[in-house]
Amino acid sequence: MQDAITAVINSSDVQGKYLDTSALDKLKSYFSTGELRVRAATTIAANAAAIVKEAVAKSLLYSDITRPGGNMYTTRRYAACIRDLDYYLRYATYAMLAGDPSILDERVLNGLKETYNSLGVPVGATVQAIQAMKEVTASLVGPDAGKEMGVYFDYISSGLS
Ligand SMILES: CCC1=C(C)/C(=C/C2=NC(=C\c3[nH]c(/C=C4\NC(=O)[C@H](C)[C@H]4CC)c(C)c3CCC(=O)O)/C(CCC(=O)O)=C2C)NC1=O
Repeated sequence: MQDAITAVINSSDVQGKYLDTSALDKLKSYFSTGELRVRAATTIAANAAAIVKEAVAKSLLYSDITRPGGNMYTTRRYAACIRDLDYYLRYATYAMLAGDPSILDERVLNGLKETYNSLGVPVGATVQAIQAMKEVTASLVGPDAGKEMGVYFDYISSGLS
């Protein structure tokens, strides 16, 4: 896993150079948003179950997916879906804190599309639910932190698509 600091240092080290202006600007912007990121992570952690529930209500409930024949039908599959959304929210929060998406590649997206395809889990509906979490989260943490979280919700969405 990488974060905004190691990403910038590694790329300078590869070139055998001190940090140039653009690398330093990246660090400055990361440090200046530190407080914002920590506050957002605290709010998300305290409201995680509610965020998932509201996102499911907005995107999946009362659709064919929750009816007989749908992939969320049966308590076991419904619970698996909620659990997956919980993973996406938690890992998006880690990535937002780190300011870097690499943890998503390593721990979430690796092999996920193949797993979903082999189990018939609909990717389009999953992406809709992730986008609903993005909206619900932004309304809770405010526009600046919401935009930052949005980067990682979108990263998961495009990694799945
Ligand atoms: C931390 C990293 C991580 C991820 C991301 C993860 C995902 C994940 N989701 C799974 C299943 C599943 N995922 C879903 C999800 C959904 N079905 C829908 O219709 C909805 C659209 C959607 C929810 C948004 C469902 C229903 C299953 C069970 C499918 C089945 O067994 O038939 C499975 C198969 C094994 C299992 O059932 O536990 C994995 C590995 N596991 C991990 O360890």
